[in-house]
This record gives sequence, C-alpha cells and structure tokens, in this order.
Amino acid sequence: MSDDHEKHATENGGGVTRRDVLTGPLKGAAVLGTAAAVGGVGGASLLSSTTAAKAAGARIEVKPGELDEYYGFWSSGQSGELRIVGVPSMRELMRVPVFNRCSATGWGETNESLKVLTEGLLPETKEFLAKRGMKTYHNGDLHHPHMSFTDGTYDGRYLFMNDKANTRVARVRCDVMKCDKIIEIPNTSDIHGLRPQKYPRTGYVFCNGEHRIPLPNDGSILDEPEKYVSMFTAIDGDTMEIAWQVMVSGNLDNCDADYQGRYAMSSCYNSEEGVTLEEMTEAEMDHVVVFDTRRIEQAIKEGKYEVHKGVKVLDGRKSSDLGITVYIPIPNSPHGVNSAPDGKYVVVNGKLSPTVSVIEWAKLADVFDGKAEPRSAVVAEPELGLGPLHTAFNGKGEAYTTLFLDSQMVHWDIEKAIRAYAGEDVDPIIQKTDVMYQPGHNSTTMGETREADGKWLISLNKFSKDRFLNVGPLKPENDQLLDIRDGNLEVVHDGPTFAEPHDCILVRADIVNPVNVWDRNDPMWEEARRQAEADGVDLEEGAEEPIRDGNKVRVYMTSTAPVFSLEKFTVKQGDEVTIYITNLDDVDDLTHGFTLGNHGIAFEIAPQATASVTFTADRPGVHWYYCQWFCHALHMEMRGRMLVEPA
Ligand code: CUK
Ligand code: CUA
Repeated sequence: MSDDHEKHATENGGGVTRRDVLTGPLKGAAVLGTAAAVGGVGGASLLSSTTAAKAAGARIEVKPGELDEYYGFWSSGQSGELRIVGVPSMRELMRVPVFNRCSATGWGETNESLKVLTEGLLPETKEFLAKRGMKTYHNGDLHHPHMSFTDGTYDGRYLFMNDKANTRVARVRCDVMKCDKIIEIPNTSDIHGLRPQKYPRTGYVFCNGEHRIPLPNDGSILDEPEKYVSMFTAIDGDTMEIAWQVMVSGNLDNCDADYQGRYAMSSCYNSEEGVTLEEMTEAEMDHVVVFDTRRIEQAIKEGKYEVHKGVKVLDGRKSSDLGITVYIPIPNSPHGVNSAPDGKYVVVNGKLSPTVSVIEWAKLADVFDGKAEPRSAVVAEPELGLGPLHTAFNGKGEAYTTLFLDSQMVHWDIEKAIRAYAGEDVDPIIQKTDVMYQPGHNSTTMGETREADGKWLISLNKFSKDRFLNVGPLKPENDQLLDIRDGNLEVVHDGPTFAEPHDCILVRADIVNPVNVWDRNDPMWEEARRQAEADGVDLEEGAEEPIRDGNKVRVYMTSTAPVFSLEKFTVKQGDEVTIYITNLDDVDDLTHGFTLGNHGIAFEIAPQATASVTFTADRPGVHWYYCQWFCHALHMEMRGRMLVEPA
C-alpha cells in the first residue's frame, strides 16, 4: 500500500485497514488492538501468511484442461443476468442473459428472446412500456437462482429466479442454459425471496412480494397502510402459470420450503406494516409466516378465494379464519430462511437481532391445529454475532451463518444450539472466521439439498474495499471461497464480481448435463418454423430470394463456416424485414453471429440453432452484415450485403 493510500485511510478515520493487518506481520501485531476495535476483527485468522495463502491456492487449483467439480449458479442482482461459475476454481464460465439485454447474444433483440421477454407481461405493463417506446423492461434485479428438485435434491431440469425490480419470475432451461419463460406476477410489488418446492418434485415455485401495495393498486389509496397487502405466490414450475396467491400480514422477504412437500416459510421484517424506516423497525419481534400447501389446496377446492387479475387469491392474513397460515414471532427483522438438509429444521436469520431461530418443521402441525403456541415450534435461538443474514449447511448437523455487521462467517452446531436452548450449558459455536467484507448470502456445495456434502462454502461479500486493485469509486463485490472439507473454516480464494451477486447455489457437476448442439426441433424457434412452412421454405436450406408479402419481407439464410448462404439481398426502404438464420454447423462450439451494421442488430446463432430479428429497413444504401463470433480462419470474410433501395 502506498503512503498516500495509507494517509488517505487514516484521514478517512479508519486508520488501519484489514489489509495492513493481513499483509504486514510486524505492523499487524502492533495494531491488532486498534483493528479489532475498528472492524471487529477476530484473532486467529490474522496470522495468515504468504505460505498459508500459497497452500490455500494449491488446494483450489484446477489445472489447465481440468474441470471443476461443481457448477455454481450465481445471481447478478441489478445486472439482471444469471452467471455460471466453476467451483472450486471460481472461473466464470458463462453469462446467461435473463432480465437484461445482451450485446453478445442478442438477448432482447432477437424475435426468439423478445417472445420470452414479452409474452408473460401483464397487458397494462405492455401498454405502459409501449408509451415509453419499449417492448419490455430492459433491466432487472435478479437475487435468487434456484434449481428444480426431485426427491429433495437438484434434478438438473430448470433454474428459477426472481426479478425484484419489475416483479417477475424467470426460468432457465438447464439443457441449453437459456431463459425460456418470464412471467410478471400480478397483485403484488417486487418479487424477492424465491425457492422451489423440494419434494416430491418442483412442483411449486414459491415467491415473495416484498413491498406491500393496496389491492387493487388503483391510485385511490396512499396513507392507509392497513389497506396494503403483501402476496405469497405459488407458480407451477412446469407451466410457469400462477397456481395461487396468499395475502399476508406484514411484508415478505426470503422463503424456503420443507423436505416433505407440505410447508413453505417466509420471513417478514416489517410486521409493523410501516412505510417509513422508523415505523418498519419499531417492534422487537417480527415474524415468519408458514404456509400449509395442503390446507391451501383444500381451501381452493372449497372455493374460498377471490380472483384478482385472473389469479386465485386466498386470505392468509392474521385476521383470516381460513387456517392456511401461521405466524411465528421472531426477533428482529429476520432475513434469510434456510431449510437444513436433515429435513428436520429450518433456520431463520435475525439480521437486526444477533440470533438465528431454529424451527422444527414437525412441530408445525400442532400449531396449525391450534394445539400449540406458534413459538413452541422454535427449538433453538443461538446468539451468533452481529447481523446474521443467511445460513448454509454441511449435511453433518452443522451450519454456517453470515454475520453482515461483524464481517464474519460463524460455524455452529445445530443440536448443541437446541440443547443450549433447553438449558444445557453448551456452546454451539464451533468457529468464527473473517470474510472480506460484509457478507450477505453464503452457500455450501449441495447445501440446500438432501445431498449436502460439506466441501466448499461461498461467502458473497457486499464490499471488497481493499482486496483488489483500485478501479475507481465503484468497487466490485468480493466472492470468497472457503474450504470446509476438514471441518475447519478457511478463506482460500478472493473473486471480484460485478454488481451484484446476492445468492448462488453449488451443484454437483454430474447433475447438470447441458447439450453441445441444439436440437433442430427445439421449441425456441417454433414461430420461425411455422413461418418458414407457410412460406414454403426449409429453414435448413434457406431461400435464394427474399420472400415478399406486402411490405413484409422475409429473408431466410443459413450459415456454414465461413459463409452465409446469401452473399447479398435487396429490400425496399420502409419494408418490415425479418431475417432468419439457421446455423447448419453441428460441431461443438461452432457458434456464428449475425451483426447488421448501423442497425443496432447483433445476435448469436449456436450450432443447429435458428435465430431471427425483425426491423424496418429505413436507411437506403449498402449495409454490410458480418459474423461476429470468431468461427474460422476466414471468419473476417464471413459477411454479406443488404441493399436498401430508396422508396
Ligand atoms: S437477499 Cu441480498 S443478501 Cu435479496 Cu437473498 Cu440477503
Ligand atoms: Cu461465422 Cu465468424
């Protein structure tokens, strides 16, 4: 660290950064006390040395040509995409555009992607966006990617994810790693927590509307928060249609499901139902809401619902007598909800309370039956440290909880916490270690499934501060990898990430089996197939001349490295032109692209895929199109011309 930087740090009031402590052994010893006072640094991990760092590096090394043991599926927050990361190497393998637009793949530009991005929007949203000159939203805030389950473990079919910014839920097909469905959730605002049903299979995908709004939200109500509601939504993961919604008291934050296929649980940080920060954090106790899917399905059979915007909505508020929900008081503004792989417990993370609450699923039946108080389902409430946000598990009865305020990961024993709660004199905490800095979610390998294997732990840290070369005022986040294989907790890797992973899952590689080449019958370009058939064209052969249909012109091309089947074509100014391209190459990794110069058009065409784009030809002249995916020694030559004749 330069003198300047050091001075700067001092001037900023910190005086000592963790980096000083970690990288300067002598200095570190001298300032240990200060650092602990400033940042709550724990003791043991300060002694990490270069040798230890080297040894750690060797342990996570995946040598050139070797493959990772796990797929990591990362959210990207306000970047709106899904990311695929190899673990333990932490190499970013792919970005899958979902709620964002993508310059490389043409997501948001091609007809195929626009269909996914628009067909699930509510009619009023389409109308609203059209007035802004938009076909769909261009942004999203993707927090929670989770895989579909069968029998309590990942099944490699789909990934589901939320958009907090524009109240949507998306699905990514794991066979091709592309998004195939996006739906907007009505009657609620800002989908946050999302988890699939774990058993017997997904089934339902549960998601939380975070912000409370009036129902209906027609502009007639502002300052009557008692008329606001929050909505818990169950989506059918196979059809991506909404199965039902439950109105709740308080807001909703995160959720999880049990391992019996019966209950789901959501945390609420605003039981006060306030709208200002002061009001929202007033009460000492907030709650979790438990949803009994069997009781909900029964109530639907009995017709005990209202229909709002085409969705069956049930009343699960505290005042309701439907008996489909119970509210368990939890201290104070709980955040993450994490089901333990043993199938017995679920951990609710206190956030403003230094505790986590352990709830036993099996005790909920009596609470629903009115035979026991809601709090009787709480079997432990260990005090772990400041700012517990999320918990992950190793499958051996132990848990890891992120402490946002303490910048630590705490490793603790669930059974010991239960015994301590029952009065025994045992300490559930096994170990604490520093993470850099301010962790949000964490995730263990297979940790949210029955097959939790306790090998690796990811800490998704909200701040990187001084861990990387300075890139200006906007810093990357810092995803750290911890080796937990020997029962110890050790940070073995720092990985910068761009805005902003909230959550990730780590899936054993054998469960995920994407294809290398598309199936020609894939539903993704069903409309292209239908149109080609109507035009008497075979997509795999293309057409020698554009097909004219009034002012609509359709151009059918194929690509085979290093040529497009059409070297040139002609359209007229004002024509609505659709270009369909089918990539005939069926070799692994032989993706072509199509960029139409000065038209804002570029997209990928992966092996055996068809992709298309529609635009109005309005710029008379010669326009080159070219392949932008380096595919061949003659890749630069893979191009052609579109002539637009003036009207
Ligand atoms: S949330 Cu971001 S750290 Cu959206 Cu799951 Cu907890
Ligand atoms: Cu085809 Cu480059």
